[in-house]
Amino acid sequence: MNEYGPDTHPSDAAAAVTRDGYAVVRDAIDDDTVAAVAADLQPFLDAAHTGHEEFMGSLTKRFGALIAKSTAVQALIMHPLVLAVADHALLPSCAAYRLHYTGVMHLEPGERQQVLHRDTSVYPFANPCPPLTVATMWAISDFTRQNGGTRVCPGSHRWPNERVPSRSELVATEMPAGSVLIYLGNTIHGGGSNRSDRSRTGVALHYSLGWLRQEENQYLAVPQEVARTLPDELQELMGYSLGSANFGFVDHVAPKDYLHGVRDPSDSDLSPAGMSERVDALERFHVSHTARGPARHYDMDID
Ligand SMILES: O=C(O)CCC(=O)C(=O)O
Ligand SMILES: [Fe+2]
Repeated sequence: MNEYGPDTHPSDAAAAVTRDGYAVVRDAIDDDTVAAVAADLQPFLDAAHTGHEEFMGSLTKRFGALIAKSTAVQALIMHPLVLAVADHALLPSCAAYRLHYTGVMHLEPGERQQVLHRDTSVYPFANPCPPLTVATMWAISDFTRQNGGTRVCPGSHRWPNERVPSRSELVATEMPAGSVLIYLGNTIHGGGSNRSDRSRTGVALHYSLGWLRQEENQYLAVPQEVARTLPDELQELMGYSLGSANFGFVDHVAPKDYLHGVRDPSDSDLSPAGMSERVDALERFHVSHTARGPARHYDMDID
């Protein structure tokens, strides 16, 4: 396991994620923050049910829209170390990245392993390609090999779609509550099987390139009157900012201005200073061919 302490320099964690497709930062938040997140989410966990389709897990409780359900989770979404890794992975390819998904992934005892996959397979890009999303899995309970700690295939973010992992190429995420697994959506991974007698609770927070459609619709997930009160940085991550010149406007008004009641386009700037230069400076994707990939999911256990 690529493992770092809470005081690790962000560039070390970022370099590990670029090199191996993942890194674990132990004890990235303190016990009080873990307890506050757990307390905010408990009523929703109690009300959630298992029994989804195969990918989602038959003994897994899942729910999203966490910004509307928890104030404490904001510290995780805007964790400086995570954002530094996301800056490093995503900003070469977009002027601003977005919050892509917020959700709880809670594995009950007896849950079987999830199929291995790349989160980026929702987009029609062949791998390898530049990082499209950065995922975090925050341990709200301890993660062990026994209780379904996320399985990761190191280096697979660089593999072509055709390459299928073998069991010996997988590692299980083991980390105490308060730690975070950071991985690229391009990296093959999947939940483990929970062979313990206790549940495993993770909070998944993903970030995506600003010009891709977000998996979770933050504008509907969080009521406008709540969105209006959130910190500026969080609003921008949700999508209340221009991801490029003229990106995401509403009736020719910039989304954050619109959120705060501006309706006259002459009171809003859709081409902020420096935006065109930032877009011009981006690394460009080469899309030189199209290809049909093999199966997106690999059903296999860890050694
Ligand atoms: O629960 C986990 O450990 C991983 C879940 C996951 O990768 C997913 O649902 O996309
Ligand atoms: Fe995933």
